Amino acid sequence: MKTFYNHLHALHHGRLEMFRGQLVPCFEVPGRVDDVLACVRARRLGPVQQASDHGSAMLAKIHSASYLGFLEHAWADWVALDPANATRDALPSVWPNHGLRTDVLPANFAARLGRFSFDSGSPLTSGTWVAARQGAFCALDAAHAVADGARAAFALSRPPGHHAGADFYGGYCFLNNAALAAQALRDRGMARVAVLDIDYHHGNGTQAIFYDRADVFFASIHGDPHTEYPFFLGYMDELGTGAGEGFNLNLPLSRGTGFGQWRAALELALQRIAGFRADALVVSLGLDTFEGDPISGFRLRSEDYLAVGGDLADAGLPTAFIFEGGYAVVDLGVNAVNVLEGFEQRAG
Ligand code: OKP
Ligand code: ZN
Repeated sequence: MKTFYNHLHALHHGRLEMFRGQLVPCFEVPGRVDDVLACVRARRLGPVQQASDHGSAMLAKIHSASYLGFLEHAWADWVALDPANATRDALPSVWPNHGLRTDVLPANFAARLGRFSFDSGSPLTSGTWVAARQGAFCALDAAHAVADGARAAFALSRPPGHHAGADFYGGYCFLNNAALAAQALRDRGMARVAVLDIDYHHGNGTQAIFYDRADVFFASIHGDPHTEYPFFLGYMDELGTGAGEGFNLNLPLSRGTGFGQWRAALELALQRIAGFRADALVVSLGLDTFEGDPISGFRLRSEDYLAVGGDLADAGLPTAFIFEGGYAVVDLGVNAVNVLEGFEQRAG
């Protein structure tokens, strides 16, 4: 399968994130994607290519114009606030919730940071916009490859995307690559598209984007939000709303869950996707379900990912894989390519 690689990913390089009262080094580092790319090449998964420029207008199919404008100019605005800011990344510290107004957009940049974000763990850096935009193009190219008849394609990029909503960033995510891929598949004539999110963390951004839509089914297997990030979404009773009611499936699992139970959840999700009669599948491929992941709590082993790929291939759908989380950097390439190779072996 083809890999669409974000050659600009390292332009996004957060230094510190807020964690339990201190600034700690970021987990979401450039080395993650470098490791996966090395493995894709060493194991000859297929050709690696750069994504084409789809233009910023394409991003507006999922994200609001005011959010995109904010992101594009955020770094310049941050430095304009204080020239010394050029040496530090932007983190929000105030948010419009708990009775504060969400219908105003203050001029102050600290206020705008809060309006367009939901956590303080996602540093916005000088190259964030350029890197995230190119990553979105990788996801769009993977979707187009699948629409053109490829059995599968892989978008290899960072920052990840599944926590980003129509008008907010958070959870290391700025543009929702999986949502953009799903929309591109819809626009290319696939009537029903399923997004299956197998990152350890609930894909709150993707869920929110498609929550009221019947044409995109969202299913997610993730750490139970009672104890796991992002805490405030991802519960089982979230079924969709309006026309989208019945087209959202959350399968939260407790911290400590191993492959047997996790795989049973995967089978359930794939059954529901088959019942939906999806024409194409987008997989939000997080590898932070790995037993060695430093910020997550499931116990999948490296060899399990081959079986995951096989199970996904058995769904029989054209599939766009979108790289998301995974923070055990040395094992990340093996685990990611295991899924993709397991898929190809079963797909034949
Ligand atoms: C992004 B993705 C760790 C605290 C958790 C947010 C986790 C975002 C995960 N210091 N911070 O879904 O892998
Ligand atoms: Zn994750």
